[in-house]
Amino acid sequence: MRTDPADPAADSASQPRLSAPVAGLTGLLALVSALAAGQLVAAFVGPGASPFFAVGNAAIDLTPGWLKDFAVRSFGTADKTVLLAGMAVVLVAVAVAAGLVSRRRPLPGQLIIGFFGVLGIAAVLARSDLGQLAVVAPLVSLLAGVGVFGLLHRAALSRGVSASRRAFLGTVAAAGAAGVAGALAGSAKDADGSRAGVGPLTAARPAPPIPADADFAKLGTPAFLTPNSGFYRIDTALVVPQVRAEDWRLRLHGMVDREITYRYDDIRNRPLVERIVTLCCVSNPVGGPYISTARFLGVDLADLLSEAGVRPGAEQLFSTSVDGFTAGTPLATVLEPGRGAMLAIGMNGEPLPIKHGFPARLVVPGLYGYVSATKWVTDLEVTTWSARQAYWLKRGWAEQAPVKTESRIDAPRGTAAAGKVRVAGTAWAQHTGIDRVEVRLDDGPWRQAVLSAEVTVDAWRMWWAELDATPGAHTVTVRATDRTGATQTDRVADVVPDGATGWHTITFTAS
Ligand SMILES: Nc1nc2c(c(=O)[nH]1)N[C@H]1C(S)=C(S)[C@@H](COP(=O)(O)O)O[C@H]1N2
Ligand SMILES: [Mo]
Repeated sequence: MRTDPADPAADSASQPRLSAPVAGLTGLLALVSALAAGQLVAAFVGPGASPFFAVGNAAIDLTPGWLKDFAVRSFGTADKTVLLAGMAVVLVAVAVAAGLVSRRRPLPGQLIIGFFGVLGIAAVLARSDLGQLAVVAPLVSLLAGVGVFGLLHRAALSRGVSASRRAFLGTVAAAGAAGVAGALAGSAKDADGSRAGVGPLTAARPAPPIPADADFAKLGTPAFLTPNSGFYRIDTALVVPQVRAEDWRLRLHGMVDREITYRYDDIRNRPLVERIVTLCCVSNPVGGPYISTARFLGVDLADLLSEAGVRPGAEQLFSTSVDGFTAGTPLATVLEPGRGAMLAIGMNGEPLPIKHGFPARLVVPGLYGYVSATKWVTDLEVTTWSARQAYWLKRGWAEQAPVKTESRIDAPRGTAAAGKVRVAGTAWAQHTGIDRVEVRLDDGPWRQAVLSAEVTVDAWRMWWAELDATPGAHTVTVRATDRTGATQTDRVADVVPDGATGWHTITFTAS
């Protein structure tokens, strides 16, 4: 039977084409090659140059505030894993689709892969913290993706089954080798070794010892000091920045008489002060977990600033992290005598953990982290509010963000034996101090709780109380009063723009 040459379908049917599985596999292998090549080059020019992570970071920075809120609320610190997994699923689907639309000619698939390569280039270029060399990583990634797609396509189409199988297996081996080499080269440059080599950091002025009655952990409160492994973590970084102490520089500049650049040893060789500080995230909902306490070791920011000489008219200390995050801290707070604002290099007797900002971060008692606690800090600019707008300020969060007086119930959880029920938890009013905590069972009277020893006004305070509970379901409510005499408001406010308020309540069943 003759087919009509004017019928395009009939015409193309005579051309050789890949089977659907082979076409999909071609797309998939091109993707894997592209990602592996990008990782390999990124291991040398900096982990942030990886096109995969750069696109993820761009997605985070472009995410509208409400969606980010939702992600943090739904997935907590796992939000990044969810994002990366989602990206991987999308990429695999697109790669397979790129293969399927290219069963005759490689061009359509190559255009799709090339488009994603361009996205990677754009994402890397958009990062202010990477050198120009960084663009090599997504560029090599793009060329690898498009090139491998073309080669595999040709091999599968024109050569025998065994030749194309060899080409496919060769690609898998090469991409695997590139990935492994990238991981090895990356780890040789990473910060773990540097941190391990820092050696002991000693405090000229150590924090006071923690008294035994600083917490009621046996009754269910958190431990007074949070172990580093359990300290909450909040940041926008997809890959934890890896900065070696040897490479770290802190530039202090802007409205100052003398610009100064500090190295790690410049800081560690100064007399170090250790302070106990409770850090809290503005995104912590009432009763939430984003609050922890540690012994931070470092130097006074006020000392560094006085060495540089702050000029009149300056309003904020604008800090920048190696990953591009920025925070704006009121200079008046940083310079306030007795505030204890610090550049920290140690945490609970160790060099700062990498996740918590190694080699150095800021800690300002009494302010939410997003306006004060820049991790992996590399730049301090003394400036005005109008000159620079920090990361979360641009996204609708407040410029001034002192921590609000709050309290939380940690026990009981769910059930308790009827009769005398011990209720326990924590309360905080950083830099002001907690004077009183009261609890209430159902609609009963407020009862004063027993407070733990006050270690410092900059840290949380634990409490417990005994309540009489009949068998059945009950509600417990808590409220704290700070040292100014102000009782925590019961008005419910969302975390945006400057921190949640309201009384924490829990329910439990007594039996
Ligand atoms: N580089 C960098 N530093 C950052 C952030 C960030 O996203 N990037 N987040 C800030 C916020 S919102 C908080 S609450 C604290 C949390 O510090 P932690 O992770 O050590 O608990 O870090 C602050 N420092
Ligand atoms: Mo935060």
